[in-house]
Amino acid sequence: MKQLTDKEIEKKALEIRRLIIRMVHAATCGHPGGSLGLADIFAVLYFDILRHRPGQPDWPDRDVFVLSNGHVSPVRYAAMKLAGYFRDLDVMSFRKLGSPFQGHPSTRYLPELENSSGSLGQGLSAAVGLALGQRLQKRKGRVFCGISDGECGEGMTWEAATAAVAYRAPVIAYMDHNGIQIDGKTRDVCDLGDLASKFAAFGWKVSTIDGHDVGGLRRAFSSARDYEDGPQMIVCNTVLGKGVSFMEDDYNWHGKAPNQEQTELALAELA
Ligand SMILES: Cc1ncc(C[n+]2csc(CCOP(=O)(O)OP(=O)(O)O)c2C)c(N)n1
Repeated sequence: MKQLTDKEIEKKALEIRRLIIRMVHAATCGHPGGSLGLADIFAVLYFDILRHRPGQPDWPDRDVFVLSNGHVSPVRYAAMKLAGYFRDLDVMSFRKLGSPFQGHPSTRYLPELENSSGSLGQGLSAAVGLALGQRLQKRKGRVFCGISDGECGEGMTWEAATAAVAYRAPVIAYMDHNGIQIDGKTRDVCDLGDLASKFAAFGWKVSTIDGHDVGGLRRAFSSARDYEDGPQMIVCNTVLGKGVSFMEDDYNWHGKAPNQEQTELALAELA
């Protein structure tokens, strides 16, 4: 894949955001907030960091990307579509009956995905296991995993955090740290405290970065590749709804579709 400049990747993030808005509007339901907040991270992953072949999704040497917070499926579908996956499929069928693009992603309909998700808290465990498997099989690919701050309320996340250190699993995880979950600020719903310090206390290598700084994201993920001796967590500070002024940092946009007027406004802002 051709090496893109930061500006070109930022342009991809904008395209991803526009597609998210169009998909969720067409479906009249879905999760635009977290998806928009993750667009820069997904643009960096799919257009720079991940070693993958959209035309050969089962390439044995590929990097594996496990997405744990499945409700942000719009950003995953949009990024993968723009990267060249799903050539014969219409992502605008998102959430329609019979569409492979279900609200919560399923490998049953889309074998290009590495995991099904929607039930929160499971992805990190899957990723830790897969990272250990990659090492055992001496595979070239690395295992990446996306989790969210809200799902750190799930106990299984911390079982995975413990096991990852005990077995020195070479997993590269990032956290969508936007301070928001389904119906409010995480600190109001169930205060999770300082998540970066918690992962560090479990023994993870932790860094905290701006989840919208494309250059910083590229540097953080590519230097994470150089370390294979244990689990890493890149805490990405993000803004829910990033790029659409009336959605930003408002938990009401966690899981609600914009109406026609809001869609036009959003697309105008993302021009
Ligand atoms: C096991 C489980 N419990 C509850 C839910 C319901 N749920 C869906 S999204 C969500 C909030 C998750 O927080 P986060 O991912 O941080 O939200 P966002 O930043 O996307 O707004 C919850 C509790 C779920 N999907 N799975």
